[in-house]
Amino acid sequence: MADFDSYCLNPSKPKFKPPAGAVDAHCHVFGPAAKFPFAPERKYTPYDASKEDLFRLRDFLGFQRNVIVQASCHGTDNTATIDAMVNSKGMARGVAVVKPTIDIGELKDMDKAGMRGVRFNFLPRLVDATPHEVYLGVAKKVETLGWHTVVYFEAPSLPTITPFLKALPTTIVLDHMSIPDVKKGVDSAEFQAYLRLLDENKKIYVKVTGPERISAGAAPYDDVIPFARAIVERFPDRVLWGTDWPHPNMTTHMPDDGVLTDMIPKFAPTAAQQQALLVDNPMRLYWSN
Ligand code: 0GY
Repeated sequence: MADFDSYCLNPSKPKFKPPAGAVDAHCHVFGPAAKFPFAPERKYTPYDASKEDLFRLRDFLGFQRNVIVQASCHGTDNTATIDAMVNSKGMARGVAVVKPTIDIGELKDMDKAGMRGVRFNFLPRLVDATPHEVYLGVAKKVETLGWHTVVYFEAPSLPTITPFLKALPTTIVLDHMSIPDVKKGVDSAEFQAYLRLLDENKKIYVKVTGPERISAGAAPYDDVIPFARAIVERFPDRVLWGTDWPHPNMTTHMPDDGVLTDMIPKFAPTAAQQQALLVDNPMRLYWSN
């Protein structure tokens, strides 16, 4: 069962006004289960979080577009994500999770519906392990469509995952800053190795998302700011931001999406950084074709 019965139903109105055309580049839809059942192999069962609720939140927070990431609770059945995209009036694009056996025809159909990437998840609490060679086979297929790959792993896995990232033929997007250990600090060998990876591999984008997952404390998650800030300042053209609504698997509290939106100017203080983070970078990855 889910830890909470729903996402935050009454988010605060953010003080920060996103620039025109801003993209929430990491969010999900869950079901509704009666219409889009969750996958039998799922590791958690969330509450429903519909496309209508997502689009309402988008408008309330001052965003124009969404990138909907297929959540593990829906397995490789992308129907709910596709339904949200095709009913978004062109304002949503997506990232799929697919079977290794998927063929190019199926990928092309998903591309028409708005998919622009596939996600490789390395979190044992979310999915069973998939060998690197299998994911590389999928990456080779999606490369032909110009898609990117989204990779979700946590900081301690960096040494084992680095060769895999090097081998990926596509542009790569890393979820949630790869969950740095805030207690170790930005000067730690671990986080410095992460920044070096980004320096060396110019194909990698990073989502400066998930402060509610990364923080060792409570909202407004100040301990996460130095990490996001370091990444945004050094790689302004390779960062994305998203709410992560509807926030599955939160164990301590349910975040307020208005509070999360108000963290943007703390992560990206200048107007130029905000424009790149919220508009130019996601538009390049998701709406350039
Ligand atoms: C997120 C993070 C989580 C879940 C999923 O696919 C998922 O189920 O991504 C998580 O629990 O860390 O991106 O929402």
